[in-house]
Amino acid sequence: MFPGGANHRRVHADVVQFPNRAHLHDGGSARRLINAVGVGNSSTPFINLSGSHRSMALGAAPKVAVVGLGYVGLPTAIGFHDAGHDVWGVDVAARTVRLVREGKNPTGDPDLDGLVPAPGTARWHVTDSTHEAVQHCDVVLVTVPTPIGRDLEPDLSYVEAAGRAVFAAVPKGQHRTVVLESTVYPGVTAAVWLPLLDEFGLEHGRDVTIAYCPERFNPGDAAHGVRSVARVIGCADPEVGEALVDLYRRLTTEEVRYVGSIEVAEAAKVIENVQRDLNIALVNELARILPAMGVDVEDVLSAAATKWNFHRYTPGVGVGGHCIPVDPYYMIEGAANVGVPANLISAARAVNRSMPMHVANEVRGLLYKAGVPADDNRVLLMGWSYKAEVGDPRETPAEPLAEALMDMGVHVGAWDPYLDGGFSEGVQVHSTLEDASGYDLVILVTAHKACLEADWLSLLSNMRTPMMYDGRRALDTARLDDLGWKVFAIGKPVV
Ligand code: SAJ
Repeated sequence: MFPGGANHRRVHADVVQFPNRAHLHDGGSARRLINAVGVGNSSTPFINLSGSHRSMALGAAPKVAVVGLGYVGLPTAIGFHDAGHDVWGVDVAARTVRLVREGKNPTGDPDLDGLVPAPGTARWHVTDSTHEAVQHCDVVLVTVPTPIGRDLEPDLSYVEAAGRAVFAAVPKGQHRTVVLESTVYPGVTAAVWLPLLDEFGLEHGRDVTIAYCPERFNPGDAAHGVRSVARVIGCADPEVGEALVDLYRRLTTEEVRYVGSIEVAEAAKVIENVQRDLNIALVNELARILPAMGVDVEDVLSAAATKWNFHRYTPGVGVGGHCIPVDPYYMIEGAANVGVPANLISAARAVNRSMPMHVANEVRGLLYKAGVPADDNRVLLMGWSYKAEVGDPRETPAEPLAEALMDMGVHVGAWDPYLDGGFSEGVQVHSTLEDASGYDLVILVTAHKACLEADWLSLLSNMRTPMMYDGRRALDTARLDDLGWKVFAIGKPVV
């Protein structure tokens, strides 16, 4: 049994905590993998090609199991079903299995609404039994969470629990290809899963071949969904690697490339997100430096963006979601395991993690200057989701922002058109914007379309003090000014 589905409850962590992480950085695992499949020794590959490889190699549509029907797993399962495969979707969460069986979308991703196959659809099976799914499938894709704990340390319990459930179900001698899609640091897939093969008496290459193909789809961005992103495949067995390329080419219209070892593919994915976190950290730091120099960061970024190789990012109240603020900690741990400090990656994380508190302090200062009684500040957060056009509160910067303000004695309200839950305790949640009144300052936290196109005159008429803080540099400040709002913004000098 292993977790999945929208709310990512920590189901197994307490049970499967790793005694020590020694095996995570001995590198032995990768060597063991190579030996197991005799890669480079052309005499053995075909011998290993049992049922699923033969069918994959010969073009029959392999039966695909997807373990974890959350933001990544469900669209992946639907994608392979649409591509003509027999698909088994597995999840531990009873609510998720029930809703998906009813043809409903259990995730907060509106892009999936109406896409879940109806009950009774051919080639579509939904179960809470990994055992059942593994019996019926050739390829098993694992899309479980790789979060961090309160100590900011990687939590690999879901990867371990999913592997355990899958390998326990593999019939000996009937080969299964098992692919991890979750983001980890280099070496994790082999280090966590290979010992489990030993535990279940399975032989790598004969009973199971493990591989890695990181998910890359961008939530809330229909142009980069699971069927329209390039993919990379890592596998110690090039034959299996190429067969997986064929498989994923059925899923996506974009390039699918075999990149060699699992570790190369693991590293590629985690650095994609590390790079984004770093780039965002730079503009967030500039959003603190430049206003102190009397310059608006957005004016500067627009000017710099006239240069062909300047990569533009947007400063904001913080970096949220289950990827960008999480994955760098995987790289930081991976680097620590091999004794190399990740100073730049750590520094960028610290900058982005500090943004909610920076905004809380700025807002308090603005309210004080506006003469709002310090013991009676009322602030409305517009948007709570971690980014626009998704209903997903995971790691949202709204939470530390709200908590910092409440610690300062501020009354905090919030409204998010995509969310009816997931708000911090103590926050007054408004189901409609019309319902929000008597506030002194509104902070734009998430640039949902519904926020940007709000009825600003009506909201203004309900405000006690007409102050606005654009925490995403997405508002038409000139128009709001004309309407009578006093507009401030992150990275903009206060005049
Ligand atoms: N953000 C900024 N400034 C920016 C861009 C983003 O503050 O200029 C903030 C967003 O508001 C949000 C957070 O960063 O709070 C992350 O949003 P995002 O859109 O950058 O990324 P995710 O987490 O939705 O998806 C990322 C993507 N990774 C990259 O673009 C490298 C996606 O392609 C991955 O598939 C996904 O992580 C994942 O699953 O790893």
